[in-house]
Amino acid sequence: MATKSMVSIIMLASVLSIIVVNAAPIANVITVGDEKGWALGFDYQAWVQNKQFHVGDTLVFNYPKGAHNVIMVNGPEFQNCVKNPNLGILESGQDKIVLEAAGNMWFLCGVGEHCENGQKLKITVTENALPFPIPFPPAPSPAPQAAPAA
Ligand SMILES: [Cu+2]
Repeated sequence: MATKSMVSIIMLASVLSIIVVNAAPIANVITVGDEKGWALGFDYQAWVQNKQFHVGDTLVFNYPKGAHNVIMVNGPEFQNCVKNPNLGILESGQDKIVLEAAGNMWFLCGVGEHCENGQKLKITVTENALPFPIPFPPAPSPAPQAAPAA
């Protein structure tokens, strides 16, 4: 009996570890605007609709250096296109940002009237949660009761 339940615990544990390994967070690299990159005349609000952003993912802003930049701002600054570089400004033309925390992030272009013309992006970053709760340590199945002696 003891051996049998040990075997099932070991089997359960191996199945769980396979599930955990397969569900390990995958860090994605997401290119803003896809092949259009970070540009004027692109609808970032529509682009973002079917995208998911998780902690650990990397955002890439591609654009000809000097033509645009990427300013990280807060919500109100985003709404009003306030080009406040206090939270960070990137201008390499191939800017990479690792998403480090869950929550909203706002980006805009600080060149000319680009933000006013729609070159702005708001994303919502979510935790990289497992698809379902893993019991840890695995709860052992109750040992079968010995049948009472007749
Ligand atoms: Cu721009």
